[in-house]
Amino acid sequence: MSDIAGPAAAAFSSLDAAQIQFLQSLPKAELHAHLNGSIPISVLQELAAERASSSSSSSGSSSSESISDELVLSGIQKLLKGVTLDKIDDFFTLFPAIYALTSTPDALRRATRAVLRTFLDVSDPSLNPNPYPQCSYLELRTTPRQNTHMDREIYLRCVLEEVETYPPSRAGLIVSIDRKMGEETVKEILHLAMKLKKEGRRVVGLDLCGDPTAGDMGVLEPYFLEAKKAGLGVTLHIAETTQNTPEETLKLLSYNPDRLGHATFLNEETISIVLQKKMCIEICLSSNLLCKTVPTLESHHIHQYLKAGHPIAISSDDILPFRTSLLAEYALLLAKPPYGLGLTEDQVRTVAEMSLKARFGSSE
Ligand code: 6MZ
Repeated sequence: MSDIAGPAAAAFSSLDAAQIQFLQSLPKAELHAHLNGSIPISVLQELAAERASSSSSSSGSSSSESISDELVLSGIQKLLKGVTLDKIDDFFTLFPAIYALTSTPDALRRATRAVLRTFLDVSDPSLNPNPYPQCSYLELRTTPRQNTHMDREIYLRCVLEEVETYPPSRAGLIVSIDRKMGEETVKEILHLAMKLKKEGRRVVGLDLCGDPTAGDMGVLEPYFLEAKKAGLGVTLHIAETTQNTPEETLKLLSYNPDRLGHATFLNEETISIVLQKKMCIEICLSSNLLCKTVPTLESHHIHQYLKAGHPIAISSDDILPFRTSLLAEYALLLAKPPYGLGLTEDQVRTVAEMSLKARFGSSE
């Protein structure tokens, strides 16, 4: 667990061996993990080194996502040192460097493979004698991009090829739509997701993500309704910042999503809709603390859902910049205050069961 830092690492370090064993052996689902935010730093370093050597031996690629080698290297250095965010907006500036490194089908496949391994495989037994993966089931999400090396369909097929090396009981793919995208792109992505699902590919849901202050949420309704009709699960990043208005939150709730990402700033009216419709909340504790949308664990909105026995799914969001792991996020539940919420093992087990129940994918 040496690559974790911050609040999750502190919670993890406060646990004894029996508590760690309990958390490791607990069946649990990771339902909110963004592919490009979850790539091991060692893989990005490899990709950066290859990119540097190929751009010095040739004139370099002309990808629409290409940025200078200096910017890529400084992005990697930032991630290596550990990023400190003053506000959530700073978070989104980390991605151009990562995207420059995952802009070819080969690099994307390698990155996806590494992310799947991180969550689903048992790490090298000589390094970790405990035979448990981070999670029993992973619903990985990603936003299909197009550039000079691939179109969005190729992007999704590359990711799916890797996801499908695991059985359906272990992994599924959620296709993300970025709030900044225009309607034409949203339509294209929705139709790709539906087409791939129809072909029997492992697409289980549709997500809305990206900079929470961007975009017009008034125009997306028909697309998410169509996704639901096609049998895709729908999850929406919602009310992630104070800038997200109650009107916008109500609009997004009218799409009738199955699950919600973050849902940090709900008012009485929207909370009551969420409770009544039993929409599962994907809770990302470290992400919220580090993006400073929630000041402390004690004030985190998870408490209201725990009190109500409302479905939640503890998730990691972006383990690369947040330097966490799913296990460490569960440590935040079990650790005694001030390191964690101090839940009992039975309460933590109930929470883990909720994550498995909220899967879009099948449990065959
Ligand atoms: C909103 C987020 C996010 O899709 O390229 N993303 N969107 N809120 C968050 N919480 C902090 N964390 C990640 O993965 C990276 C993309 O996921 C979205 C952003 O759009 C980011 O560019 P993919 O695989």
